[in-house]
Amino acid sequence: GSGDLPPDVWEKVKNHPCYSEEAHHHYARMHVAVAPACNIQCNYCNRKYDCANESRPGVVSERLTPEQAARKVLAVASEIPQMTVLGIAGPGDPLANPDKTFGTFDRVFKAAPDIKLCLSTNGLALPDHVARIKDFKVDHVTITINMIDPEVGARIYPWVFFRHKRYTGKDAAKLLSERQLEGLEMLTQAGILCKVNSVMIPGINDDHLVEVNKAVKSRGAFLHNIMPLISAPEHGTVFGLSGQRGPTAQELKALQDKCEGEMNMMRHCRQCRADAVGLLGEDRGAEFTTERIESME
Ligand code: CLF
Ligand code: SF4
Repeated sequence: GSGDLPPDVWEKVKNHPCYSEEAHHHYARMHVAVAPACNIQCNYCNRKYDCANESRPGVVSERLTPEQAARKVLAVASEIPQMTVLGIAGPGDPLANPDKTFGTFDRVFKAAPDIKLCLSTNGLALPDHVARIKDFKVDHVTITINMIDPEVGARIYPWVFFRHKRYTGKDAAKLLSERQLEGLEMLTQAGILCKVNSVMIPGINDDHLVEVNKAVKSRGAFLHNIMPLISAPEHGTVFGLSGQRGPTAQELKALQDKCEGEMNMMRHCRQCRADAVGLLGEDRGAEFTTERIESME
């Protein structure tokens, strides 16, 4: 049901499978992997694979051009009527590839205006793109925020690249954090629903995420999705954090419970691929090969 949500918020939530636990049983999303570059380095990321902020580590998605992506979206929408949302979540950072991301949105927006557009970003470039995000009527943006304290951030991010300059250490983390929170405030003011993803890294940011939760709540975030670090050394996902483990299921739940009183916590995230297709937890991407999409036109 709509609970206590204001009607305009309920409109945006009721058929988005990630923003509503109920909706994820009935509505599907798809991702297109159009955004390969990234403007920061997370210690848990291996660039050979999809962005680990909104995706399953160790997975390589099929990269598409905006033209190919738009064609795929229309093909999928014609076969899967429950497909309400198109998300761009990688394989790098969507806003580090603005021409590809917005080029895809532009094509889909014109050809299929009913499909809701969704975006996930590390937030570094976010303040520069809020106007365009509004223009395309993107109602849902996810920002991955793992810290608000540069001391903590320096252990998670070896560098960020901003306006032709590389920043390292606490300077990098401070800049990233400022841009993330500024972007969140701008989106809230524009009436765009924000989900915050946080990767829980035991011993690094696990205790600190309660502070992050308060900070993002006070800036208007709608939903907080604390995801476990998936530590898989064979994928190189723990680059720079040697011997780092992920949290246990109990540790994750305890932290989610601690934050629950403060705001809505997402607990049905499936850490999708950057080219996932279908209901959360199912992947029908293999049904939509390039040859098949071309034959469908
Ligand atoms: Fe994709 Fe993310 Fe949009 Fe959903 S996924 S860009 S908000 S449409 Fe959803 Fe997948 Fe979890 Fe993401 S289950 S990884 S939260
Ligand atoms: Fe990797 Fe995503 Fe972090 Fe970029 S934002 S370094 S792609 S995990």
